[in-house]
Amino acid sequence: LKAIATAPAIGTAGAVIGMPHIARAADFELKYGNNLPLSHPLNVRANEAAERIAKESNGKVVVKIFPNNQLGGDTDMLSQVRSGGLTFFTPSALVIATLVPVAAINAVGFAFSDYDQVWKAMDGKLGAHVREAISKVGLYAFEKMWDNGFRQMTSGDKAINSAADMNGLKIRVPVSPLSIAMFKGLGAAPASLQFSEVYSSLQTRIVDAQENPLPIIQVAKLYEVQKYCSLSNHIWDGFWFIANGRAWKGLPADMQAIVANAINDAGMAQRGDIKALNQSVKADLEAKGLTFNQPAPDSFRAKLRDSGFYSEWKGRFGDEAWGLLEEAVGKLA
Ligand code: X2X
Repeated sequence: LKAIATAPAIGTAGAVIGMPHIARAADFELKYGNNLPLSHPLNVRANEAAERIAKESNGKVVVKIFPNNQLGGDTDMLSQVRSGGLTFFTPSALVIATLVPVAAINAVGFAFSDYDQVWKAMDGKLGAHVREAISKVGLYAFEKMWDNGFRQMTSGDKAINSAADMNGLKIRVPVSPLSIAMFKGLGAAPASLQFSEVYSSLQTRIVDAQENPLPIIQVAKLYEVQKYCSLSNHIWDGFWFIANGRAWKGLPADMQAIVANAINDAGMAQRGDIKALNQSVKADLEAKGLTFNQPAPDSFRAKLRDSGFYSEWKGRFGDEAWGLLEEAVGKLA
C-alpha cells in the first residue's frame, strides 16, 4: 500500500524501478465535452482520436470525453471551455456564434446547395476567416470542421410543405440569434432551447416542431416524439472543434502536432460517416414512423427575401464575410 502512495507525480518522466506495474501518470489530462449521444459519429470518431493520441504520445496526453451534455448544456460548456474548466468542446457554428457572431455565416438560410460547396468554403477562405475570429476570443479552432449536416424540420401535427405551413409554428431552435431571426422571417414562433432539452420539450408539447440533421433525429430518438419530417435542407451546420487557448498553448509543439493530426483526421472520417448516414438513415426513420416530404425551397427563400432576412444578415456579418460566402455559393440577396 505504501508503494502505491509513492507512485510518480504527474509530469515526472521515466520508469519506476522495481514497480513496473504502476502505470505512468499522464502529463496532460484534457477534458472534452459535447452535446451528442455516444452513438453519434462525432463521439465514435472522437474516441478513436483519443486512443490515437494516447498511443502516439506514449500516454503523456490523455483525452477524457464527456458526451451527451454530462457537463451541462451548450451554454455551460461554452463558458467552461473559455475558463479552462474544459479543454475541448465542439459547439455547432450556430452556438459558438453567441460569442463569435461571424461563425454563423455558414448557417445563412438556403445558402449551400451541396457538400462540394460546403467543404470548399469551410476548408478554404470562409473557414479561415471564421477561425481567425474564434482565435480573437482566446479559443483555438482546429482546422477541419466536423459535420452536423443539413438541417431538416420535424413536426408533430402536420407536414411542412411550404413556407405558409410555418405560420405561427412553435419550433425549437438552438441558442442562436441567426436561427431565431430566420424562423421569425419564415413566420414561425421559434424558441431557443439547448439540445439537452429538445426531447422533453417536444414530448411535453412546449414546442411542436424542431429542426436538426437526420443523424441527430435518429440518435436522439426524436422520431418517438415527432410525426413528420420535411427535407428542407434549410441550413448547413457543422461543429467547430475548439480548445481553450491557454491550455492549447501549454502543450509542447510535438504534442500539439499529435493532437491536431488525430483530431483533424478524425474530423475528416466523421464527415464521411455523416455523408453515408444521410443516405441510409431515412429508411430507418420511416420504419420508425416518421412520414417524409420534400418541399421545394422556393417559397421559403422568397419569404426570407421579402422579410428582409438576407439584407439584414448581410449587414450584420459585414461585406468581407458575406463576400466570401457568395464566392462559394453565388449571389444571395
Ligand atoms: O442543438 C442542436 O440542435 C444541435 C445538436 O444540432 C446543435 O448542436 C446545434
